[in-house]
Amino acid sequence: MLVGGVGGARFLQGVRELLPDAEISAIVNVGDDVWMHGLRICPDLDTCMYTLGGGIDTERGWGRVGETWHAKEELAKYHAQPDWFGLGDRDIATHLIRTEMLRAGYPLSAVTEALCNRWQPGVKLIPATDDRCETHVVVSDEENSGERRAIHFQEWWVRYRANIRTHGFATIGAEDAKPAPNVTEIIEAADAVFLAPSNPVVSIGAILAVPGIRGALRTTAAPVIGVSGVIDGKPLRGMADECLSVIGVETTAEAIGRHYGARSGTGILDGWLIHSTDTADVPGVEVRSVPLLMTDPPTTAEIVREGLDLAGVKW
Ligand code: FO1
Repeated sequence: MLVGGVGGARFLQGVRELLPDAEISAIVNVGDDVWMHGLRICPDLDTCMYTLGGGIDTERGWGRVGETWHAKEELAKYHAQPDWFGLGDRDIATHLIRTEMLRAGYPLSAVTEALCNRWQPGVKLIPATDDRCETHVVVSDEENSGERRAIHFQEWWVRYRANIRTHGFATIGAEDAKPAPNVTEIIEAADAVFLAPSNPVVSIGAILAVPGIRGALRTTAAPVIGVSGVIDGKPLRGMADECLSVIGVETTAEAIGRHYGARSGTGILDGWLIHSTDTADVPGVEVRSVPLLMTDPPTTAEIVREGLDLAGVKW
């Protein structure tokens, strides 16, 4: 499973629901990861861990349920920057443990395993890479006399909400990054690989930017099934449309399927699940339209079932 944040976490709940005894590995996007106030924050890993471990605030889709913001308020009183990023008091404990372990020399994959000992997500959460591989965004605005500059994805996403002239994405560190331990082996040995309905550009795309992962997807014997995160031309959550337009891809199930491409060509898909009201012709890829609203785990489990069926995987 290649997953990003909210969409990926919800999809994982459906996989776990359908296959409670299966060995499920989630290769999670780390492009959103960021240093804030001296703490290393891993939004997609934490969203998956909290969602599957029962600690997520389902309203926000990130951070902890029952959260308080005292530390954030105190930081603001010191005029500490950035003041636009919400660090919750409970959430900070996760970042403190992670930062302490990273500073002690543990790789992010080991840190994630340690944090998951508490949360017991029921699937193995693995960062796409243990190396730094952050998504930064090239923007320009009047405040800086229209000069182009790169800002961290989190500033683009949280501070600007993408409302700034955007020229492109860059994955900082990708050329030196390696897949985390076992990531390519897991892809090679899988019975089936799903691309979760996460943001095709900054989540799935950021995972594919890690050298070696796209190659493993193209050579694995396992069928690779993508799930569209766009319904009737709109993303369910988040700003996939903003991201897709930056790279010149239309926000449609067909355009995204073609963007991923067929394994028989230069792409990574064998199958492509799209919503029942959408149509898509993706050369070389078997397309099936099913209801894709992940309203609850049992409903999501049905999507997973359709995907396994499309992949011809008996289970
Ligand atoms: N998203 C926001 O819109 N505002 C925030 O203040 C915010 C804080 C935050 C803190 C920790 C964390 O793990 C995630 C957080 N997010 C916040 C969500 C995050 O920006 C996005 O979930 C992903 O990076 C995009 O999928």
